[in-house]
Amino acid sequence: MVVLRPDGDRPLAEATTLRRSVGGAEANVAGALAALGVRTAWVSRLGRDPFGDVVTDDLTGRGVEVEAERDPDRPTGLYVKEPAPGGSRMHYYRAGSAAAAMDADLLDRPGIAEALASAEVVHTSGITVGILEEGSALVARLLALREEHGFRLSVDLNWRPALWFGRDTTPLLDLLRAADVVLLGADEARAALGVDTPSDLRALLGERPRLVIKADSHAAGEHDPDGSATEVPALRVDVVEPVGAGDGFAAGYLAALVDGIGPVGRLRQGHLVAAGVLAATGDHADPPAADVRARLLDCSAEEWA
Ligand code: KDG
Repeated sequence: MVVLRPDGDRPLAEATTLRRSVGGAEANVAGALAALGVRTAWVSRLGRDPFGDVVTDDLTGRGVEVEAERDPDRPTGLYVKEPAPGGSRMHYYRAGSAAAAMDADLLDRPGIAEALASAEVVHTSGITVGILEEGSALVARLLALREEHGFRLSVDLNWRPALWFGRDTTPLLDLLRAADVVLLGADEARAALGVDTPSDLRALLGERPRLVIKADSHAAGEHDPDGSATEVPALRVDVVEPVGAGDGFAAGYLAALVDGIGPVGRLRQGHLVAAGVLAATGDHADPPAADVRARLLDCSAEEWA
């Protein structure tokens, strides 16, 4: 999506100048993965409009392979971020967008089919299922392709109440249950699913997914289906703006996963990338340099805390 934000933290109704950037949960994850040195493709639909070019150029410039179908009849998704006490208010302009029309055939397009066939991990989020139009078979096709190709499916809950108001959340629950890795915040799990403890989430989501639970910003824990669990405290950060921090966490965690790093390192790298986003106004930020990450991934638990 394209993101617009008033210059100088003014309320939207008073702002006459908006700054343009690129956001959207999966795009943020893709950009951070590429910055972490992981070969990454981003799959979506964009309008055949100037904002579609903006998203393509931004992600391509950050090292992401963009595999997006361009739609001449629907616009690129857009959201406007308004500064608000304790966070930001989001105003979405993506109903009827090109991305909302993603369907099963998207995943069989040249470029996208190859990317999925060679992927180790495919990451998506509750936002994507939330924006899909009635009758879309995108998720069913994705699950069938997982059976065929054997990639791991990672899903970030990314609870957005506005997307689900008055709607049946079964497709979201089904996707979480089908995932190999589920990332969620305890607060959003409470709001979306009515439970937030590892045992309650396991009972609700079943035996398949590894659960990565971010506990109200002070720690994150990885809970495996075999019952093993690892917890790593978060870094202390002076938060400038939280939007996108969960995506940073997901990217840090998944990059470590594909690099074969163990649970402590995976969670630490998640925290490290999230910390950079928390300390910035944008939806994404450059991850710490490789030597800094290597030092922090290897330090003792006392030094980390
Ligand atoms: O995840 C951070 C934002 O870029 C993302 O939240 C925007 O897709 C978005 C949404 O629905 O909030």
